[in-house]
Amino acid sequence: MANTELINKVYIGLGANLQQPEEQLHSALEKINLSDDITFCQCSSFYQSAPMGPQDQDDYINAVALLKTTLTPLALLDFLQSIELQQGRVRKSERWGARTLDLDILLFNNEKIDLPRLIIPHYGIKQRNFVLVPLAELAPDLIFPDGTPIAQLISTISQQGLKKL
Ligand code: PH2
Ligand code: MG
Ligand code: MG
Repeated sequence: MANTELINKVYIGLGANLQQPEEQLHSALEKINLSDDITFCQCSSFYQSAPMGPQDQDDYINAVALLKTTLTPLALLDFLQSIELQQGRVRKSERWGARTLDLDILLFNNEKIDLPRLIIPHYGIKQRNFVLVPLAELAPDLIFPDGTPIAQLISTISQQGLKKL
């Protein structure tokens, strides 16, 4: 059965600042593309971005990708976390510390999800230029589940520390 109504439209954020971060993002996108349950649609430009959080870490490479998937939000989270682990992610107690790969589900259809393991929209989505700018590149007309147009946020957010590569 061609079950097109099961196709979920998802935006994910990618970030890395250790061990050749651009390569980390490319490898992650390749793994995502190989999944039978996910169709990779589009990726934004890569951006170099100044670290949010502790300043004694390297700049990040950030991007946003659009996927379509038959997976549920938690199954997608499991899959993305397995890629983080494969690529050497070590979970540390330090908040916002350096990492080889971070894959965050930003938006899942137009849904609001509030589970212990997963909050969607991602909590930082509206404040972080390294998320908003690449997201707006893919979806300039996007409206968040709370009704806020992305264009409104883009017009006011500082783009300091963010460089399109
Ligand atoms: N991710 C963090 C902490 N700080 N800074 C930038 N520029 N980009 C990130 O993706 C990022 C960060 C933890 O998720
Ligand atoms: Mg993150
Ligand atoms: Mg994360």
